[in-house]
Amino acid sequence: MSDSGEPDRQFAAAESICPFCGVGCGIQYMEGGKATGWKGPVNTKGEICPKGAAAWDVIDHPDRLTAPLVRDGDVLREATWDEALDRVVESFERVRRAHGPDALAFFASSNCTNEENYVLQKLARALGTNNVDNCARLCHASTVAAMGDRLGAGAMTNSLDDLREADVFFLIGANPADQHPIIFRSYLLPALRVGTKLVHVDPRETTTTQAADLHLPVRPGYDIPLLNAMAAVVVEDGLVNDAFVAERTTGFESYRESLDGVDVDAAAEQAGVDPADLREAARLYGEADRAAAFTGMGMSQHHYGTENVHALINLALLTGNVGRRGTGVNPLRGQNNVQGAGDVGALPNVLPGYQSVTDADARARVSEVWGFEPPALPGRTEVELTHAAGDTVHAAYVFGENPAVTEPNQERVRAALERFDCLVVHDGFLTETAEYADVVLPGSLWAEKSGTVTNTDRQVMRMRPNTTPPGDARTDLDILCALAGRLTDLDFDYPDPESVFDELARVSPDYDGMTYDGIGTGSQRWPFDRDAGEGTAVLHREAFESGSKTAPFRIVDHVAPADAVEGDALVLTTGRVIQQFNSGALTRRSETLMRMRGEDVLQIHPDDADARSIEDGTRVVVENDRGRVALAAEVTPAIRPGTVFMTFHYADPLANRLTGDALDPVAKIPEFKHSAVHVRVASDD
Ligand SMILES: Nc1nc2c(c(=O)[nH]1)N[C@H]1C(S)=C(S)[C@@H](COP(=O)(O)OP(=O)(O)OC[C@H]3O[C@@H](n4cnc5c(=O)[nH]c(N)nc54)[C@H](O)[C@@H]3O)O[C@H]1N2
Ligand SMILES: Nc1nc2c(c(=O)[nH]1)N[C@H]1C(S)=C(S)[C@@H](COP(=O)(O)OP(=O)(O)OC[C@H]3O[C@@H](n4cnc5c(=O)[nH]c(N)nc54)[C@H](O)[C@@H]3O)O[C@H]1N2
Ligand code: SF4
Ligand SMILES: [Mo]
Repeated sequence: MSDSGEPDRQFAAAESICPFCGVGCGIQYMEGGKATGWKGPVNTKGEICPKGAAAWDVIDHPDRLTAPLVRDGDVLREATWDEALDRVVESFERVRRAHGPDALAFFASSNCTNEENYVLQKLARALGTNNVDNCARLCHASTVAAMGDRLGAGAMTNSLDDLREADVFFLIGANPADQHPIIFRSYLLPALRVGTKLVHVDPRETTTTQAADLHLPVRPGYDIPLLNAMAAVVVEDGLVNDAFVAERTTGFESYRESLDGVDVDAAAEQAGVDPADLREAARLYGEADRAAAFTGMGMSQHHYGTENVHALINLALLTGNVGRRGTGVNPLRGQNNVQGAGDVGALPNVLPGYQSVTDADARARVSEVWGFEPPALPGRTEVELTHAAGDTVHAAYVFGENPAVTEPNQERVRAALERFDCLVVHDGFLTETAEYADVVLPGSLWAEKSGTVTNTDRQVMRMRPNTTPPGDARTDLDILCALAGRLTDLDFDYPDPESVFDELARVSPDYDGMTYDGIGTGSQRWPFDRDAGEGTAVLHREAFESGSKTAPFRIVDHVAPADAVEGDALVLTTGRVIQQFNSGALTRRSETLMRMRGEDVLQIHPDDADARSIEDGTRVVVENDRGRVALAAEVTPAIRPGTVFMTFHYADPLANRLTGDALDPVAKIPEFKHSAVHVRVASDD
């Protein structure tokens, strides 16, 4: 028996997928209460990183939610499932009657399966709203918008396997050595060892930089001048791929003219990099037979993140680096199912398979399977929905997300969370967001569920249960189906995840033809060809996914970051470390990981530290008009002068007290990577 008096759970190894990053390594239970790798489609030797190895630590953690909670005044008290679900149904129906369906908001989860996200978005639409989104919004929304617009698919153009054939890796705004460790170790490093060159663009020297041939320490927010200047060098040096430009692109002349106006030395200075290094980067990329670009949060998380990615796409088109093995534009996706959450339609503007909600034919096709027509007006995005709390949005369902840590400008977010008439949090733990909830539903974590997830290179893989949920917790799919059954007249009585997947495959053209049996312990990749029985590894070969043979060039101009940096202000950019994951809900509870790095630090350059009498280890205050945090300084030349860095993994120090909520006009992604702050030694009080 366990401490709670519940019978002990049975644990048995079964091939599942790591709950953390978008690499999608195969992991499973190991005797003695650990997680271990199995030979999965991506980690083909069974290799995993420290987070994967610690993934079991949360499964039988004493903090797990084991019963539903409902709010009575100031306290959350235990309740039965019936009472908790009735409370949700009563509140959601009341809000819908009083204010209409668009007063409801559904936050889907990139940490959860395709089946779970599919059911949640279908529920939202059945209730009459497209207000469903997932934290891809905070992540690669801008990348997806730019690539979807120009190329017709918002996903990696290539597969990890073929990318090993590149002559040059151009990595911009990403740190895969720490954030996608198995891609870095098992795909990138082996290629580097046999001669592939690595160019790394990042304001900091990171673990990834240590493997680079060339590092451009760009000023945060100045990637557009850098990329435009690289394109200008490619043109000046005659490195344009004329045949590709002629056959596969439009708008070259006006784009080239726009580059005539670029002064390479001045642009390099503006971007904060050595002009000679910038020229060398352009030549390496332009001269390579195959150059593969990888892009991450340093590019996407700006209030003009979409424009950043447009500038990168220009460079790839100019040099013909799309549609062949070892090339392309490759976003390294965030969570284990952030790609899938978007694929299955947990987004406010698209149905499963990225079919626009405004497309009447798409709505009609979907309604043939669903038995109802989804609403035609796009819904609102995550940060917009949070901001609308108490104004036009009155009830919210938060599934596997922790916005009270991860959304920008926390003072505003936390005030908003107070204003919902009804906030439901469905999670494995009582998170910082759950503290604001009216109802908390205890869900399942990775080892307790079955279903599919779609990784960064579009491989759909299966998770299998290694145990059952603790106490009265239920599987996530059970909870969502039970709720949907009570909130609608529709049949949400799916016998198992497989039957949900079969319906998804019928509704989503990209997944059409995939099956659980077909996936097995391997994977099926989208876009899937039903007749050939296999997916497409390299996109855009003969024609772009948009259906057109050509993709347009686009003139991109630098946009100033939202925060002006004046006086002795420094630029704060935020990000990640290898031992922690996002809001830290899972990793902060792992003793092994916390031993590797127990607290957050502020990276600051020695010159900036000296000017403020800060020494290594000094406790400092970081503040701006939005908020203030205190933490220890790490004085290091690894960060460029004028810039400081901290992670957003902790509730204290809470980095997102400092970040602003200016949103990209197209993708509505916030500016997590550029905030003006003041840094000083903390006084004793
Ligand atoms: N260990 C670990 N792995 C993770 C996660 C985690 O939390 N921990 N999270 C997962 C998720 S959800 C995601 S989205 C991915 C993210 O993976 P990455 O994209 O690698 O994530 P970040 O560390 O946020 O940002 C990458 C780099 O951008 C740099 N940068 C900051 N500002 C700029 C800029 O203006 N321009 C450029 N060029 N670079 C800049 C930062 O210094 C940082 O090194 O990681 C996934 N994997
Ligand atoms: N300052 C700053 N802020 C950022 C970023 C940044 O770089 N800088 N990055 C942004 C990015 S890229 C992202 S993706 C977001 C992430 O933002 P979130 O999605 O809010 O963060 P996570 O920690 O991934 O949220 C995970 C929640 O899901 C729960 N969970 C995990 N697995 C399961 C499951 O199987 N079932 C259920 N029911 N719950 C589960 C966890 O307990 C946790 O509470 O943060 C964003 N915020
Ligand atoms: S690389 Fe990513 S998917 Fe693989 S074990 Fe590490 S965190 Fe998990
Ligand atoms: Mo992310």
